[in-house]
Amino acid sequence: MPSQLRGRFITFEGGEGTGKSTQAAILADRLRAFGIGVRTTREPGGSPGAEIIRHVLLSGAAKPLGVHAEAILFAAAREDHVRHTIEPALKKGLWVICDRFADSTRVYQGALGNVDGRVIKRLERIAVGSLKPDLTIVLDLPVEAGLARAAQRNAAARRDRFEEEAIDFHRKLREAYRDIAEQEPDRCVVIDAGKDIGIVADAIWAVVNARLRPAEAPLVIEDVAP
Ligand code: T5A
Repeated sequence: MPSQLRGRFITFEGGEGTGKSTQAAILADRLRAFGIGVRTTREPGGSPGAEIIRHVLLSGAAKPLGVHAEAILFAAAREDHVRHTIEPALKKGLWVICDRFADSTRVYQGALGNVDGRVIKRLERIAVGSLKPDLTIVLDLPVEAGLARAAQRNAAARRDRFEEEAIDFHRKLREAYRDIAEQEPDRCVVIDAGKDIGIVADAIWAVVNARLRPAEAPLVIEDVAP
């Protein structure tokens, strides 16, 4: 397949409840309206194998194994996800929109979990090879506002292991994301996620248009296969 048909890879990152899933869905709809085939996906998970690992991680079952084991499990899930979902979709010319990706491991397991940066880098290399997002949207929100949103949504559900971390953890997490965005401005754009959903979506759309020019992308028929 000619390489110019390769789709674009967009990732959403940020703390809990910043609106990643909400905005990923809105962006997918807007791209589809342009005739662009879109594959939405998420991490941890996004492929059958990775979804099994997601359950192990988010249930807290892996916590007693320690931060290194958790980092390895996130990497294992990502490798399966890249191989079985992301790369095949990009090769078909689809645009892939992923709710969390490798930056989440850099932040949660690296900056906050204190796994050595060299270990994080090696795991990332194994999991993703040379794949790199064309654009990473970092949704930035004061911690209290983000947790309030997630709590509201999860009122009836059990909080997952990572949402139970202390508020200070989430504050550091926000800083770690801002640091990544500052270090990689060509790839990352920080968006103020504190505004209304529609306003945030418009800000994201402006960035996607400016950086990836969807209006110039070839039309690609989206298939129904996962
Ligand atoms: N993790 C993940 C790691 O530690 N390492 C890794 O490598 C990876 C990949 C994933 C957990 O795993 C950790 C990080 C996470 O702790 P998850 O269940 O996938 O867990 O949780 P999150 O990714 O954090 O997703 P959330 O669902 O909590 O947050 P989102 O997707 O950012 O938020 P969203 O869109 O679901 O919105 C939350 C609520 O806010 C409302 C929505 O309607 C919803 O109710 N909302 C707004 N309200 C007002 N104004 C707006 N602008 C709003 N936008 C959304």
